[in-house]
Amino acid sequence: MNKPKRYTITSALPYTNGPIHIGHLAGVYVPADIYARFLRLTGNDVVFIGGSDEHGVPITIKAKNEGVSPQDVVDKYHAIIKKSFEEFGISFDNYSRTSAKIHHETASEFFKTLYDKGEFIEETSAQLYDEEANQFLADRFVTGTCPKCGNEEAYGDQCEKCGTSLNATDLINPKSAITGNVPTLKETKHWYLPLDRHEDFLKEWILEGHKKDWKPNVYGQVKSWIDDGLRPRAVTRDLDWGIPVPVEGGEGKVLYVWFDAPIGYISSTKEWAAREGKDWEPYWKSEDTKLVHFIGKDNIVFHCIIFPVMLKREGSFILPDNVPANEFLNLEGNKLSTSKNWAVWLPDYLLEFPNQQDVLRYALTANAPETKDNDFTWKDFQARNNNELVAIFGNFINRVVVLTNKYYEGVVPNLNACSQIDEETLAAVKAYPDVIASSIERYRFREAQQELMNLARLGNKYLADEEPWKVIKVDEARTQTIMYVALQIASALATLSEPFLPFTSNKLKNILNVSSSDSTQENCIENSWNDISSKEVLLPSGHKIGQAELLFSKIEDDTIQFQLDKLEASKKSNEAANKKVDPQKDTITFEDFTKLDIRVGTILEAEKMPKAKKLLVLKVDTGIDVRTIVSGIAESFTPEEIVGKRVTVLVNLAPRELRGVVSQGMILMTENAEGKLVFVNPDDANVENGLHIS
Ligand code: B3M
Ligand code: ZN
Repeated sequence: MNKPKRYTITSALPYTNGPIHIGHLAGVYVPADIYARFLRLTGNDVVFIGGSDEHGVPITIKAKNEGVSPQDVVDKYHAIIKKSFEEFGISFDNYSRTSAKIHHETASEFFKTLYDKGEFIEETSAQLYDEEANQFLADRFVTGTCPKCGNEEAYGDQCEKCGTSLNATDLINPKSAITGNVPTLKETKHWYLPLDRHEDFLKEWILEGHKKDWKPNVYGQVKSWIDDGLRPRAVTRDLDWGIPVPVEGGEGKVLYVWFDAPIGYISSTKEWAAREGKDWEPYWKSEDTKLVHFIGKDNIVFHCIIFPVMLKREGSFILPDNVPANEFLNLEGNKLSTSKNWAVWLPDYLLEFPNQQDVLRYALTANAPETKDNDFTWKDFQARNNNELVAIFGNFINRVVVLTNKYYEGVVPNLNACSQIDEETLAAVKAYPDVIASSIERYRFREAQQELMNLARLGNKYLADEEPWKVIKVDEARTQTIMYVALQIASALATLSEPFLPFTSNKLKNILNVSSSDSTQENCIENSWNDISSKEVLLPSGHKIGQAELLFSKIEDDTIQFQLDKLEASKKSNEAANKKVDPQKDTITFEDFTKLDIRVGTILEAEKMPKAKKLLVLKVDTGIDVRTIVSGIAESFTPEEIVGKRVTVLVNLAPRELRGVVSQGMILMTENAEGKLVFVNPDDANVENGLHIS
């Protein structure tokens, strides 16, 4: 076990423009909480920091949409989010908000220090402006095509598809998110952080210094940005919601939200230290403190490039030791989306699964998007609960506690002569703290949790092999030993499960009558993480445990079906809301119309065009002749299913060569609600090929 250390652990400050969902929990808060709890349990000095990000465009947009003030929005969601974190056992030492006075002061002061040191470039340039809304457009106020990957919905500060950080003027075809208008350009002054001047520092610090210990997904993203060349980045905005720019000429402008938000980690630490009567500075300024940022992958550039440059240039701060960013969690195969209501919201989850926070924590960790995007499915959630938590962990504990009460009135029996299996089992238990710790220290939380379950499996197998319920009939002394060994495993599980399943761990400690965070009576037995390997005895003979209580209960199919139906309903209402009908085209004359020669025909043959994903080559009987038509329908139909199909054909379209095949006409198609092509079908009954459509 490593020497105890000081740790500052931060987790991304969520925007207070809505409740939080399973994607946030899986990507950031559960891993950060496992890490913080583990470090505290192993005797380290830990501050685990959280808070609400209450500035920035997402808040302003939400306020505009709801017709309320930004302050109303942040007050409402700050309360909801804070409560969710408490309910799910996210053990922040402090949860602050960036509207707090201490934060405004800290961020202003930080800006002034950099300003005084000459770390900014001041520049007047033309920026995107919405004439109708009377407002400059930056960040999420403007969308457009990403110059790097072509995503048409990139924001003015970042493309969420490829992760590139952008300036609003980089967007191709920009559009105002407020009015939908095409922006004009207007001159305005801003302060820029010249990231390009700090490339050498970043190269040395990250590309050389953290090649081995940072996750490949994080390292790779950072490297590609640095390799692409960094550019100055504006750190102020023309907005009225945020922290006022504290220097001359800054009137009417505020700090860019991504300038102030990470400083929120520092302000939250200050708030905590003041409350606890501690000094905040060692947590941010002492070289022997390990600073770790837990974030999602869309925040990598801000935490690995921009914020470290700010910290470095300020001069008195340490840099992050690691930024174990996660990839994204999807839900039932689709991207989580607030606007499409494609999410599992934490407040809803708790209403529908009361007191089952640990089940969600467990399922999210088991499926955490640590190295690639991952999918949360309700079926997997059910299976994790029923086949793992209930069948392995819960079953083992229940048997141990029930049998101890049945045979010994709840008193831990004696350890008599040990078999080789008993000795091996007890030795195996002692190895778990280090095995789990080593995974957690490398930010491999899925692996760590699997090891915890392996310990429960070991217990289950031990009981199943030793069969105390049979042995009791023939050998009292042997039964005592078996139950003694099983109780030691149960006790190890109570301690080692704490970072992952804090509610279960507490419940189990109460059942076993050992110290827990909510013990009512002073208890003499207390097992720390390290005790599991070092103590000879975890639960001594003669100690009395309590009654059995179910730790987990089976989740039935209809409960899962209810969740799936809810998602299906979201999908339907989205489709209805998003159904767009193209506007009518310019009118044409009757003569124009009569120029179109549209006939009924039959597809006689169909085959795939070699090396073309979308094209089928058809032979169509048009009533006039049998001709070749190349049609772009291969992604909606196989050749087999359309042979014999009656279709509508525009026959006098000028022939066109497609990949060396001359196409003589066009089959009329439309799209169904799922985006699949369908034929505009003549009623098969009585029309003959060659008939005009008029
Ligand atoms: N609020 C973005 C987000 O919620 C942002 C994180 C700030 S961390 C300092 O994804
Ligand atoms: Zn992009």
